[in-house]
Amino acid sequence: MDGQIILYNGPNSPFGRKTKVTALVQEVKIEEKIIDVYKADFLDKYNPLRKIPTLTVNQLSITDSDNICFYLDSVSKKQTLFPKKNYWEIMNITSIANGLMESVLERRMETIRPENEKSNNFINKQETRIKRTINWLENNWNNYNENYLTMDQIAVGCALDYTIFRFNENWKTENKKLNKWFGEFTEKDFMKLTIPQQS
Ligand SMILES: N[C@@H](CCC(=O)N[C@@H](CS)C(=O)NCC(=O)O)C(=O)O
Repeated sequence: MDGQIILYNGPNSPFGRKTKVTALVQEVKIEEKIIDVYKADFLDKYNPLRKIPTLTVNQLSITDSDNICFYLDSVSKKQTLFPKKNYWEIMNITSIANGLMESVLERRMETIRPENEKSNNFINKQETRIKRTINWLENNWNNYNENYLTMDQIAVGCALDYTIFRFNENWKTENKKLNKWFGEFTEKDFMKLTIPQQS
């Protein structure tokens, strides 16, 4: 579909980063608009969930980072990030990485609530899930293929970097394989160009 592709994004969203990385590597030209999602009433006409990332192409709105990545991949001439050969493994790991992003985000939102409103129980639950998920990735994921970039790699890279950004990097000590891969992956231009802004 021809038309200007606009990506409504936030400065630090790991979901938004996934979509930005996809646009970069798939060489799809987008216009990125960084917005404050908490003040973005205008977004409701495209996405009633009022969440970023949200993409628009002419009259079409595409919500949810996975759908946006699929869309960008589908209009690209580059080799797909979703190859048929290991499609379900890629989708499954991408969902797990999305869940990790969600847990880090939810933990962060809870920690900044006023003292009398926050739940330590909830925070602990998220921290346990974060640790368990990263350990699981260390033991169950080994798609470190340098020669074929796939969506799971992008999602895991963004999720781990977001964990460092909003929580900590303690996971590196006991997850050696993952840490080695992550060190090399974050040296890539598309990761360096999309580092979250500090706030
Ligand atoms: N499943 C969605 C999650 C998007 C999401 O949670 N975005 C957050 C920012 S990282 C958001 O817009 N939050 C606004 C709010 O909760 O009010 C996706 O993959 O795009």
